[in-house]
Order: sequence, then structure tokens, then C-alpha cells
Amino acid sequence: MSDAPVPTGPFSVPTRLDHVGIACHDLGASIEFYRRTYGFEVEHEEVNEEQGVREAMLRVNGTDDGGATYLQLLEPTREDSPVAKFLARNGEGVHHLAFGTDDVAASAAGIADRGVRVLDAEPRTGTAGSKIVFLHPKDCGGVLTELVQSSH
Ligand code: CMX
Ligand code: CO
Repeated sequence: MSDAPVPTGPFSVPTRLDHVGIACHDLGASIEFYRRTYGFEVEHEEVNEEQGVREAMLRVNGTDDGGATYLQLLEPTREDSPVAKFLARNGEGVHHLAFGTDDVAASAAGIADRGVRVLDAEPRTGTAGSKIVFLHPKDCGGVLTELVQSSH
């Protein structure tokens, strides 16, 4: 974080918790754990080659602004991916938080103005055609943080 004063201009603030990302070795086994333990069901499954993950979104609840909150279960598809590196260092567990916003580029620009490194110069494609950027965990109190703009 920089010591510069916090900018006071208009800022597209995130409005909700979209998901908690959880790194796992075996997506099927992880899905089964959440189904058996809590009754959560998979709403969406896909492979995102750019991010190096096979993933499942499990809906936990809806939100007042029409969004929803999910668990995102993440299994790596390649050894050099962020999730594979995380698993090698830490084992399975919470990998990141994602906040929902109506305008991911505007939110990222406002957050960058506040001294936090945005890891993606342009938004990338996330789950189900969403637009995503990541913020550096070292600028966020050790929490890898994602901003996500839903495709609908
Ligand atoms: N949470 C908190 N800290 C993390 C972290 C995480 N998930 N991943 C890495 N770090 C920390 C490490 O502990 C390490 O800290 P120290 O220097 O104190 O040891 C530091 O960051 C560097 O770790 P690294 O293993 O060398 O990792 P890299 O620097 O190569 O990459 C990061 C770290 C965050 C830049 C990279 O993981 C990244 O770009 N992530 C964003 C993309 C991503 O995670 N995609 C998967 C999810 C996709 C989705 O949600 O759709
Ligand atoms: Co995510």
C-alpha cells in the first residue's frame, strides 16, 4: 500500500461477495464433500485453460442486488498454474476471495489509484463468460483478491 492520500473521486465499489475460491487436488471428491456435508449443488462446471483450472461453482445463496454467492472449487490443469503452485506450497484450502462489481475495469482503476497492484492490465475471462481481474495478495493483507463482473 502506498502512503499517498486516498483518492476521493468517483469509484465503482464492489457490492457483494461473489465467491470464495478453494484449491483442491480432486474436483470430484471436493464436490462430493460439499454436497454430502452441506447439500450444496454444482450450478456450473468448466475448464478455464488461461487460468489453468478445472472448476465448479456451488451456489450458496442469492443476494439483494440479484447476484449470488458461490464456492468456487479449483483443481489445477497444469503444474505451472497459480493453483498448482499454491497446492504445492500450502496444500488444499482457501485460495482467494472474489468481490462482485457492475464494472470491473472501473473498480480495478479505482483500486489501483489506492495503491494496490492490479495483476491484469485488461480484464480476463472468468467463469461463465464473466470478466475478472486479480489484486496482488501482498497489497491486500495476504489475501489474493479477485474482482468479478458477471456476464448477465
Ligand atoms: N493467497 C495469498 N498469498 C499468496 C497466494 C494466495 N492464493 N498465492 C501466492 N501467494 C503469496 C505466496 O505465499 C508468496 O509469499 P512469500 O513471498 O511471502 O513467500 C508470494 O505470494 C509469491 O508466491 P509464488 O508462489 O511465488 O507465486 P507467484 O508470485 O508466481 O504468483 C500470484 C502469485 C498471486 C501473482 C499468482 O498466483 C496469480 O497471478 N494469481 C491470479 C490468478 C489465479 O490465481 N488464477 C486461479 C483462479 C482462477 C479463478 O478464480 O477463476
Ligand atoms: Co475466482
